[in-house]
Amino acid sequence: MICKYRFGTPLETGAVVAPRPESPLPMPRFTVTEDPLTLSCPLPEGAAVYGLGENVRGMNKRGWHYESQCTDIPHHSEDKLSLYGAHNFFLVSTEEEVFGLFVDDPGVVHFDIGYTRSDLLSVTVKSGDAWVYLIEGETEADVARQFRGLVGRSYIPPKWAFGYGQSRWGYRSEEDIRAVAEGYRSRRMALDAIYLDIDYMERFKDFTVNRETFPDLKALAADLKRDGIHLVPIIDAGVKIETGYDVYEQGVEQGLFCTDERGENFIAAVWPGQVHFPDVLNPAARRWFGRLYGRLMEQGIEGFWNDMNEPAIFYTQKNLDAAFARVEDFKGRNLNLHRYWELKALFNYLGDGPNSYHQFFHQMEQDGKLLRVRHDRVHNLYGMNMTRAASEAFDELAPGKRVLMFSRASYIGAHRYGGIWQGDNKSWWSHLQMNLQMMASLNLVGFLYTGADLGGFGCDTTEDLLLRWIAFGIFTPLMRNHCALGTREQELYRYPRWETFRDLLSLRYMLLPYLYSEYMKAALTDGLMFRPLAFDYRGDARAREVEDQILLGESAMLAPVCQQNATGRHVYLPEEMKLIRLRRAGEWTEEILPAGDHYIPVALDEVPLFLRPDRLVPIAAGDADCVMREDFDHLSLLSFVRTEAEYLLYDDDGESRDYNQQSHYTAIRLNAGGALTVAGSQTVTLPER
Ligand code: MIG
Repeated sequence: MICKYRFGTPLETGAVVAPRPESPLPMPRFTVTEDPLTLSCPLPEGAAVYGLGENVRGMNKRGWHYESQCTDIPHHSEDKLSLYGAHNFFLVSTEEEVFGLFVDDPGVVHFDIGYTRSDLLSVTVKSGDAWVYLIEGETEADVARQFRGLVGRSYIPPKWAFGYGQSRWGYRSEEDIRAVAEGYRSRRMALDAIYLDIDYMERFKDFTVNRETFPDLKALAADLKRDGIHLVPIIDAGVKIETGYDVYEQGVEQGLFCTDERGENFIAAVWPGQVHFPDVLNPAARRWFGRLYGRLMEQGIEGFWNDMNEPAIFYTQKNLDAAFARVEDFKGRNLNLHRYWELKALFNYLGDGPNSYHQFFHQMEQDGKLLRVRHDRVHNLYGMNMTRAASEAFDELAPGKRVLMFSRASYIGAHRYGGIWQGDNKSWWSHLQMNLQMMASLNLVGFLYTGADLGGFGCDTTEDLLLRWIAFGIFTPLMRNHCALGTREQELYRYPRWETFRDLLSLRYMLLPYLYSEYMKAALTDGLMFRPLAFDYRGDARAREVEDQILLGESAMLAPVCQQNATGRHVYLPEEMKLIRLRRAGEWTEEILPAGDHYIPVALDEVPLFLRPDRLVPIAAGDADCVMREDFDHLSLLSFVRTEAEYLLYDDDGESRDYNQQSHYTAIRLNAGGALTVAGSQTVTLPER
C-alpha cells in the first residue's frame, strides 16, 4: 500500500509516473516537526535500513548520516555524506514488518539513520516542501516492487552493452583506440566496447570530434563494429563558450542556457574553460540538446556516457573574480597562520557547492508552464534531465531501438532514461567491496544497469586487485574497466597473467544467458537483480549482518574475495548450497556445502559461484569474443537439484524494444533424476561431465 503526503508546496520533479491521490489523513509512523521540516521514527533494535542508492558505507545504512546533494566527489571515503546521485528512497526492515519512504524533493535532504541517536531515524528536508510516499508491504521485495510501480520501469540497454568494455581517460587518438582493440583481439580476449573520454573532442567541445587525432570517426566506428566492438563517447554537461562553435551559438540565440541573477547566460568553468550550462529543466532545451547526440549517431555511435552533470563546476566567474579582488589584501603582508589559511581558502571553494548553486537559474516546467527557479532549489534534478534529454531524443533518432546510455549524476526517475556508473572510485580493496554493496542499494532505488570502474579509477591498480575485481565485475550489468589519466595502465592484456584475464572474461560470456534473463526479468517485473542476503532469508539474523556477499538473481549468491593477499575467505551459507568454482567457460568444479560458516579457498584464477538448492543457471559456450557472436540458441545448465528446479529463461534480439513477447521466454525444468524438459525457442542440454 502506498500513501502520499504533501508538505509545503512541493515541486513536480518528474520522478513519479503513476500519480496517486493525496492522503487526507495525517502520516502514520513518523513524527513531523517544522523548521526545518523533519520526519522522525523510532529504529527498534535489530531494524535494518536499506536503500539511499549511491552512497558510502554498508548495504544496511544504519549508523551514519547521508545527504542528497549530487556532487563531483573523487574520494569515496567513509566520511562522505553525498556522492553523485540523490536517491531519497529507503526501507526499514524488522523481523515483523517492512516499510519504505520516498521523499520527492530536489533540494538538500538529510537522512540521519541512527547517527545522532542509535534508536532514531530522521529525515530533514531543507526546503520544507516535498511529496512523501509511505509504502507498506510484506517483504523488502514487495515494498521495492510497489516503489518501482510508482517511479516507472528501469532502463533497458542493448544486449551488447552486457559485454565487457575497456575505457581509460587518456586515449588520445584513433591509434590509441585501435591499439586497445588489437590488444584484446590479437589475444582472442573478449571485448564489446571501447570508451572515448574527453580527449576525443575538439577542445572539450560537446558533439565535436578532434579532426587531427580522430580524422574519420565514422570509418573507425564502422571498422571496430565489424569486429564486434562499439565506440562509446562521453558527453559533458558544460558547453564551451567559443565564437563560431555552433552549439554554443544556438544555445545563446535560442535562450536555452541557465542564466544568472541578471538574466545573462551564467558563466562557469569546467574542462573547456568557460562554459554555459544547457537548461535541461526546460523542455525546449532538452529537445535541442538531446538532438545533438544525433551528430555522433550519424557517425555510427550507438552508446554514450554523460559526465560532469551534477553539474560539476570548477569555478564560477563570479567566485573567481571575487577571489582575485580579495587576494590583493594579502599581498606583501606578514600573514599570521589565521590569515594564511584564509588566503588558501580563497581559491578552495569557487565551484561545486553552495557557493555557486545560488548563482544560477532555470526555466523549469511546472504544470505546463515555465517557472524561474534558482538552481540550489532543484540542484539534484540536473543530471537526470541531461540524461532525459538524450533518452527522449533517442526515441526519435533511433525509433524502436535501444541506445546505451549511462550517467554520472542522477535522481530517482533517471533510472527510466539510463543507467549510472558508480563514479570515481579508487584502486582500493575496500572499493571492490563498496562496488558490491552499491549494487544492492542501487537496485533498490531502480538503477539496474550499473557497475563500478573495474580495477579502480583513481590510484595505481595491482594485478591481484584487478583479477579479484574482474572476478566480481563479470556479474555486474555494466562491466567496464576504466581508470584515470596518469594512473597505471589497466588494460587486461598488459598484465603477465593476461591468460587468466582472458579466462575470466570468457566466464562473463558463458553466464550471459543467466545475467541477461535476470536483468530483463527484474526490469520487466520491477524486481531486484542484486539483493542483500537478508531479503531472501528474512528470519535469519546472521544473514542480516552479511555485507560482503550478495544474491544475484533467483539462483546465485556471490562472495568475492575483497582482501589483499587473501587466498580465500569466510562465507556464510544461509542454507545448503552448491559451490561452483568457475575457471573458464566450460571448466569448473562443484561441491555441495551445508548451511553455516565455511572458509573457502579461492585462487586468483577462480570465481566462486554459490548455487541455491533447486535452482538453475543457464549458460552459453562462452567462446565468443563479443556478445553478437555468442550462440544463445544452444545452452547448457549449471544446476543444483534436490527435487526439481524450474527456470524461466528470457532472450530477445537485444536491439529492439519489443519486450513483451511470449516467444522471448523458454521454460526449463530439471528433476533430480536428470530429466530435462524445455519449452520455448532455445535448445538446452545438460553439460557433459
Ligand atoms: O573531472 O572525463 O567521472 O570517469 O574519466 C574529471 C574525465 C572528469 C570524471 C569522470 C571520469 C572521467 C573524467 N571525468
